[in-house]
Amino acid sequence: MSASHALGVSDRELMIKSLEYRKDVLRIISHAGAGHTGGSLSSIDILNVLYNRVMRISPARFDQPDRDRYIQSKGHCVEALYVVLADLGFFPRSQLTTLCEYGSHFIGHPTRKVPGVEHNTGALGHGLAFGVGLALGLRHDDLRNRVFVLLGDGELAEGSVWEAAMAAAHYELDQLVAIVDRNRLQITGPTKDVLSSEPLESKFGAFGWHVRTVDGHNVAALTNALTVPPPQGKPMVLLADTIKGKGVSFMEGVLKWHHGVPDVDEYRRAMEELGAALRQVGGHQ
Ligand SMILES: Cc1ncc(C[n+]2csc(CCOP(=O)(O)OP(=O)(O)O)c2C)c(N)n1
Ligand SMILES: [Mg+2]
Repeated sequence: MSASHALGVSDRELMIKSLEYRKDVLRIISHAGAGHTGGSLSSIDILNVLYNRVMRISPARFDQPDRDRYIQSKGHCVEALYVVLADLGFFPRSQLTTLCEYGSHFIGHPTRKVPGVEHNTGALGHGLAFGVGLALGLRHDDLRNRVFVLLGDGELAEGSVWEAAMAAAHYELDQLVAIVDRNRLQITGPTKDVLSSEPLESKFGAFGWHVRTVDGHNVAALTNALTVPPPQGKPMVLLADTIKGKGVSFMEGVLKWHHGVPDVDEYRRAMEELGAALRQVGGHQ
């Protein structure tokens, strides 16, 4: 992948955005005193590439039937979604710090009361089935738009995910893309210990899906995997290998940051690290 991209934003610009998004995620979680830090940081590069490069979606077109759809089935990591939607102009950035405030629509899980949110989620295991319905509806209306559903690897313990997976293959929904944020941790421990769903490559393959595995923090690889169409008639799953807490050394792969909130000193150290990373890629801080 070259430094610049046909869709107008370069890999470097995306990398800078990811670091700024990470800072925003930490800023709003620290301000609120609550949030899902680890899984927001593991999924932010995926959201970045989807919203800034892959999906046909914008505040101006959000009411158009021929927009692409994004469903965040791992709804607990809503902070990642909020910061990206704010950056795209769905609402003023100043609203981000109302997260979890009494009366604010910016609650701890996605709600359609927030501009740009397609579907309410939070109870794990529902997003893929909803995506199947959306993809069927689009096809019924002769629309070729794509539906992207982000799932957690722990979420795959929900049986409803696999019912939806069967239906997607049965109905040959090649407009549907599932993305698994495979950070290998869930809420109470490593996913393989709590309830393993591996090996995911062969499992999704056996369910009739086209499977791609990708480094979920590499914006060029993510772009490629999300833009090259799957074989006709096959739903596609992207197994995105990620690190929970990615970008902050003391959060990476550490269980307590699933919904850990940094204290004052941790916040300062995290922001310093991200600031140093920003300077390295040549962004502001
Ligand atoms: C149906 C349901 N059961 C339990 C929970 C509680 N819960 C919230 S987050 C989580 C773990 C999710 O892990 P994973 O899908 O791997 O997400 P990530 O690692 O990206 O945070 C659980 C069990 C829930 N939100 N919904
Ligand atoms: Mg996980």
